Amino acid sequence: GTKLLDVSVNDENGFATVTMNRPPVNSLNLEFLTEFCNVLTDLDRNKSRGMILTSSSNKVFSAGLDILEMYKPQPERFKAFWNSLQEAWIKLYGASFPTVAVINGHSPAGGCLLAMSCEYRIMLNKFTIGLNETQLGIVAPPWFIKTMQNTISKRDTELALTTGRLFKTEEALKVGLIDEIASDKAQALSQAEAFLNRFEMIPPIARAYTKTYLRGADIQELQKNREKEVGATLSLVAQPKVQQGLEFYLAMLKNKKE
Ligand code: CO8
Repeated sequence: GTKLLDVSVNDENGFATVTMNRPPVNSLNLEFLTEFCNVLTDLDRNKSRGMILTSSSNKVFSAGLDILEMYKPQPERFKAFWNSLQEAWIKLYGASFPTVAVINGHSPAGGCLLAMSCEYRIMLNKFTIGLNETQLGIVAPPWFIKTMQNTISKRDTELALTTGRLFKTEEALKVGLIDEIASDKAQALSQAEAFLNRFEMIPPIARAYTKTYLRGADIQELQKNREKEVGATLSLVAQPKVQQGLEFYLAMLKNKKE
């Protein structure tokens, strides 16, 4: 494959470490999301004992959706892209095996969605995480919001989303957006294994059904509306005001360097 993600399985405990590797910022485009779906399908087929999701960068976990997929969208490409995002979320949020994110860098927007879709989050210091969509003039879809409400309270979700708040590591811990802080990646990975080890004596089927009872309704809500949402999102993204906002934001990202 093209290796936008690296998968390594520990033979002793059966845990898979999935390392996102699309430099420089692991932004989520069609090719990345398609490969991610394939990785999740394989783990499920192989009855994985657990997955750790992390990044090959030491600065960015994931910068979220690739803004270039939304800027001047080609309808067919955009539809395939949005469909792959829906599919990736359904597979990750609903994964039968236990999942944990080792957030070893910034994790805005779609990056935060990936982390929240896991069951547990361990984050390194000096980074930020959150759904900052409103800051870009775009709107986090209902299923992004449901995923945050599955993690923190409805009240804290409202406060965070209306302002597009990015939380610093300590702030994220305080509100429950992450579960543990780690001093470095090696430490974080061993904390992640400790989390996955909690399920050693738990029958996988009982675990999986319980997770479905907790998360299934959110997934069904999207499932029954998938095609409609793809079309609605394309219409929203194609609006001149949104396009101007994205253009401005892209320029801001570039200028930041000079
Ligand atoms: N998409 C595309 N390119 C990006 C993205 C992105 N999301 N983020 C960064 N890049 C590019 C930069 O433009 C830059 O490009 P170049 O090298 O050509 O100048 C390169 O990646 C490196 O970026 P930085 O120099 O900024 O790297 P830093 O390490 O200094 O910073 C950050 C990393 C903190 C991740 C920073 O890049 C950043 O804040 N990025 C933007 C993150 C963001 O706001 N993402 C939101 C995406 S929208 C989303 O995920 C949900 C959309 C909801 C649906 C809406 C439907 C209507």
